[in-house]
Amino acid sequence: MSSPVPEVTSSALSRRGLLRGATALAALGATGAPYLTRGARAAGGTQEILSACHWGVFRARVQDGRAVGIRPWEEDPWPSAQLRGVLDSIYSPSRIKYPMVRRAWLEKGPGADPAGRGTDDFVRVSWDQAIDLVAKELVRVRETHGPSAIFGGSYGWKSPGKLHNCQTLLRRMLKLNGGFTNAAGDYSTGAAQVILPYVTGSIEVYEQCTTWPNVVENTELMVFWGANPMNCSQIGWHIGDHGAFVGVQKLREKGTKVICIDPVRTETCEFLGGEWLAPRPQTDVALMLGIAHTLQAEKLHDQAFLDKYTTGFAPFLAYLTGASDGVPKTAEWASAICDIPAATIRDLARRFASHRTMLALGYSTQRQHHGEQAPWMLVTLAAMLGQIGLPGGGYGLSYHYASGGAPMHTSPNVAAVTDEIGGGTQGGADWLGTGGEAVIPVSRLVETLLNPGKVMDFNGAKIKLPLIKLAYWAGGNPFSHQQDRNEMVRAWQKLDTFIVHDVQWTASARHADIVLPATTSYERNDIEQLGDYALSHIVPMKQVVAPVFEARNDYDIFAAIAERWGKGRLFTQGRTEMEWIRYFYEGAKIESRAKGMEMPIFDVFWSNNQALAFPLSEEQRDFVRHAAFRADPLLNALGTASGKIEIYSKNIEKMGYDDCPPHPTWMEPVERLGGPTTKYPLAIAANHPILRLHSQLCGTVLRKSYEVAGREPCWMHPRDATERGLADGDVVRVFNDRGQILAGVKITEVMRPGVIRISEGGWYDPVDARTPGSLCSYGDVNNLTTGIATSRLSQGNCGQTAMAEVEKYTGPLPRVTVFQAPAAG
Ligand SMILES: Nc1nc2c(c(=O)[nH]1)N[C@H]1C(S)=C(S)[C@@H](COP(=O)(O)OP(=O)(O)OC[C@H]3O[C@@H](n4cnc5c(=O)[nH]c(N)nc54)[C@H](O)[C@@H]3O)O[C@H]1N2
Ligand SMILES: Nc1nc2c(c(=O)[nH]1)N[C@H]1C(S)=C(S)[C@@H](COP(=O)(O)OP(=O)(O)OC[C@H]3O[C@@H](n4cnc5c(=O)[nH]c(N)nc54)[C@H](O)[C@@H]3O)O[C@H]1N2
Ligand SMILES: [Mo]
Repeated sequence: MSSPVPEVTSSALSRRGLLRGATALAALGATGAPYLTRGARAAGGTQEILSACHWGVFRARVQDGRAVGIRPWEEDPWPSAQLRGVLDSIYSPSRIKYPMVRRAWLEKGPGADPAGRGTDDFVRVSWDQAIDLVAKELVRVRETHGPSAIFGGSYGWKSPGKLHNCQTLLRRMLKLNGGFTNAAGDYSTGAAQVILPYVTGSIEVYEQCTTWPNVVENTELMVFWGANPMNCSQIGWHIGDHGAFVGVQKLREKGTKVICIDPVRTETCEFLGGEWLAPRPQTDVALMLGIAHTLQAEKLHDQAFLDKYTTGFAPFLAYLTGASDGVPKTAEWASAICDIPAATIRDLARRFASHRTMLALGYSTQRQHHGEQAPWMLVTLAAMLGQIGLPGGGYGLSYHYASGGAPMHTSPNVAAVTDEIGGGTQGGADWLGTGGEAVIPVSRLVETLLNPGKVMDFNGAKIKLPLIKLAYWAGGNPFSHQQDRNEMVRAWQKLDTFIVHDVQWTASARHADIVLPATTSYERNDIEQLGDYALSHIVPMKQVVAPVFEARNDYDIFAAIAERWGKGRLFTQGRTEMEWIRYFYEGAKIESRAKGMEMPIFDVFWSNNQALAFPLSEEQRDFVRHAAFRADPLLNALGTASGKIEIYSKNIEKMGYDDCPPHPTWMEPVERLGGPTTKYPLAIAANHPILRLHSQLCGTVLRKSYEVAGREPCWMHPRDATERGLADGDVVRVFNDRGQILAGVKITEVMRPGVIRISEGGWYDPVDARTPGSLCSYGDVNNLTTGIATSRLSQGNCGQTAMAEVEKYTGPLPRVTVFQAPAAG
């Protein structure tokens, strides 16, 4: 039978409706779609290969087996300036070339001289010896201490691709050895993803928002609340599609009124000419309460919405008015905490209520002590405004991240490799994966190493922290992402063995006992979907160059380890790289046919050197979050206990946590700007970096365009600089009781006075690795952040909780050594 099946086209035709962004162009330093060249320009005999990465789809130019240029895909609406670093990362001097073992570990065995980690004393070994050491050590630890003594949580931003997912592959291998301790949650939204299911029945943070076209059409007041899409949407967990930039650009063309609530006048605020309000960091809950109080006092809240769609407003109201605790949360009360004038707070309430208002919240406000409260209070505020489920109104928690709000296309799921032994594929999210012998909240490994056997609260359960003797990382950089570096360095000494696969000599690799060189995704073949939300194309992630030096695919490394145990075939299922890719594609082709679309046969797809495009329906273009719930709250009840939005949660009440009460509550964080017991004067905005993905690409040419005096920049307001006698370009010591780093001063009016911005992801470079507390010469901000958890509910990280002092550094300047490989490497 032959019903007319529309052919899915290889996207030769440009769908691009807007001009490539001016800022991206400026950053690329050229017009059109330039090649970002490295070394000599190509003459004849060059090849152009389509591939992709977190930063987008690109075409790489290869000459004599070497990548010499990279240009963004012609259909990318807003290429990321970070692409330039991608090319450089293949050949950068910080590339790991050979398998390496720490000398003390090699000579004296597991656990030898743990304080010597990070001192760069490595010995090069053969691949055969390296695989042997790893395979035997995994068996030794399992036999001596049980499988839960092996930590395989291995959190991090790896590379995209349905096959070469090194974290899934690690766990697949570890299962063949009898199991491991896994990690739950992530560093991005540790608090929000645990609290919000109690509030709206979904994690919200990785759910589709009301789409950008709908917002552009209907929103009258757009509020970016600690949300910076112009920076954060450069990347995708899959492949960055940059659809948020299209949305922001259209919002600018429309002239929609924008308010940005942020200690930094962000790139988004500047681009949109937004009104900038800069509360003290970590006081947003107080600000929201002040707005809520005004709404209620002036009868601007939507009681009908609250009655029909929410539960628990009454006990919250008693708190808001002070009936329950004697403290009315007035605009004046809020102003004293957040430092926004009371008149402005009242005005915000009136403007929110009198316009179609979209509250776009980023993640920073929940990456703080008591971080559960901000997203809960934001939803409560949106409920009081009564616009949830209306076009252009309500709230969205992903407008800044991976182009949430970019309309979703009608495309099939492309399956991925799983960590199920014997299993081949899995769809859906892979960041909440569990399935080990034991599971600990992802940010609690340091606490676990220091307190084995301790019982920890977590989301209503009690967890007994396991004894961990071996940690295995592939695709993450814990010596970048974990808070309180010096506490971590001490905790790491409890380990017998730390194994790391990476492409770069990161601080984690430098602190490992066994270091294995992995290929970048540009040295292997894979397949992936474009956009975390858009899902607009299936992209062949083609190999650009042969593996450099002795780098091997994580897949082949794990297969070789499994083979030492006689389980190689269980790991590979007898499939080669291209057989897996073909298998994933063919599953998608079948699903696609069921949706009435015909995909080309695999060989045509692969040889086309094009991304395969899927259609967009009008319905998906105009998606409104929670519209179905609003239309029929019984039929489309939320996944909460009551089926409604819970402003008061009986489930949380039952847990009885004093640091997470049953309704949104203002609680003082351990330290904050203007806090009652705070010791240091400056709040650190440890934000996501503009020209890196966390620590990725810090070791590339991109660093030259932002480093100050060879260090990570420290942005500060002229007032704070003057008070300390500092000038642009000075090297400063930034310090508190937890640690100290060097940084380079950049004086700028975009900072709120009292707040400095030092992005996360600067490479940790201790002057004396043997001594915890040593000065970091490049500027890893996590020397200064607190390692405490958000609360007993979610045990999330507090990467945005840090107070510090800054002083001019007058001592002899230590060299930055972290961007060169260790001597033997
Ligand atoms: N203070 C503070 N701290 C933070 C944050 C903050 O805002 N403030 N943000 C937090 C957040 S949200 C996150 S997500 C984390 C990010 O923390 P991470 O995800 O750990 O950071 P990345 O630098 O992306 O580390 C990924 C590593 O994987 C490596 N890699 C890439 N591809 C491959 C591969 O194919 N194979 C192997 N073996 N390795 C590969 C890269 O080279 C890199 O070293 O940081 C967290 N830490
Ligand atoms: N370029 C780039 N993009 C990225 C990443 C990257 O490393 N680089 N990482 C990706 C990942 S894994 C994630 S999880 C997301 C992270 O997304 P977010 O966590 O939302 O990003 P941040 O930059 O940490 O914070 C966003 C904004 O919040 C502001 N802010 C900080 N503290 C406060 C506060 O107390 N109150 C208010 N109102 N605002 C505050 C910051 O100044 C910043 O402008 O970004 C993703 N996108
Ligand atoms: Mo993240």
